[in-house]
Amino acid sequence: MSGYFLQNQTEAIKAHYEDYGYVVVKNAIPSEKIREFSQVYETFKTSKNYYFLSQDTNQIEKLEVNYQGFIEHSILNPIDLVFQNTFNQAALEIITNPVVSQLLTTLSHCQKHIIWQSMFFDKSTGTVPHQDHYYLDSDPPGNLIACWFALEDIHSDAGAFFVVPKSQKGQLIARNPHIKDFSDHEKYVEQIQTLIQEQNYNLEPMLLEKGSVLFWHPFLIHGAFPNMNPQYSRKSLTAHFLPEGYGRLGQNLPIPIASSNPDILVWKKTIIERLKASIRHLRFQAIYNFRNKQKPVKMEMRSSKY
Ligand SMILES: O=C(O)CCC(=O)C(=O)O
Ligand SMILES: [Fe+2]
Repeated sequence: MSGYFLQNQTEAIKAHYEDYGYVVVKNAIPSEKIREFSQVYETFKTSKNYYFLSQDTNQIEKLEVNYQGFIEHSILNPIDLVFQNTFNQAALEIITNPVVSQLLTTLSHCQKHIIWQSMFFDKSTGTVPHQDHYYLDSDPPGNLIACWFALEDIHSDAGAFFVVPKSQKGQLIARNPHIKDFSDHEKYVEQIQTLIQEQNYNLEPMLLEKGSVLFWHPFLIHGAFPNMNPQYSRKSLTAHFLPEGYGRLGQNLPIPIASSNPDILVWKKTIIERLKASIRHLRFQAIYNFRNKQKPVKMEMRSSKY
C-alpha cells in the first residue's frame, strides 16, 4: 500500500507528504503508551455526572456510553478536560511523543510545534469532507500540520478516516475572513461536495494499524466514513499543530508553554480561564441534575428493571 512508511524513511516521508498531502508512519506510538491511555480511558468512562464539549454538536454533553460501551460523540481537547488530569496526561503522552515531534520537524523544518486543537474519538462520527483550512489554519495559511493517531487497528466497517490524495494541490475553498461564527458552514460543505464531484475525486479509506500516525496538510480534502457496524469502535486521537513562529489565521496567539517534550508546546491557560472552565462544568452539572428531577417518569420500554 502506498503512503505507509517507517519512521526512519525520512526522505520518503517528506516527499510523499509534499506530493500527496498526507503520509502514514507505522509503529510511531509505543503500544505501552496506548495501553496506558486505554486503561485510563476505561476509568474515565465510569465518571458519573461528567460533562464535556462535543465537537460534533458544539455543545456541552453528558458523558454517556452506549449499549456496546462506547462514547458516541467526539471529545474536543482531551488534553485539557476539567477535573480529569490523569486522562489529560495520558492523551498528551501520545500526542507529544518524541517520534511525533521529530516527524513534524521533518515536514515543517521548524523545531517546535504548538498543539492548537485536539480530539478524541471512541467511534467514528462520520465526518463530512473538508479542508481543515476553513476551520483552523496558520497565518500565513498552509503551514498547519494535522495528525491522526490510531489507538487500535481500524476495521473497514468502523468508519475509517479518508483522504483525497493530492487534493491539497487543487482548489482551496477559502473561508470568508469576515464570517467568524461559521454561519456559512452549510454552504461550505456544499462547495466541497461540488468540488469532489467536478474533479471526480476518490475518497480513499485509511485503514491504519494501532500505533500508526497519519499526517496531513490543511488544504487536503479529508473526512471520515460513517460507522457501518456498532460493534466496531474507532479509537483515535487527532491533533492540529502550528509550527512555532506562525500566527493563527483570524485569531490571536495565546502564550505557549512546553509540555514534557520541549519541542511540543501547549497554550497556557490563565488561572481565571481554569476557574471559569471549572465553574462552567459545575453549573452544567447542577442544571442537568435539576432538569432530570423535574422530568415526569415516562413508560420505559427498555428499562433494565424488567
Ligand atoms: O477522524 C475524523 O472523523 C475527522 C478528524 C478531522 O477531520 C480532523 O481532526 O481534522
Ligand atoms: Fe479535519
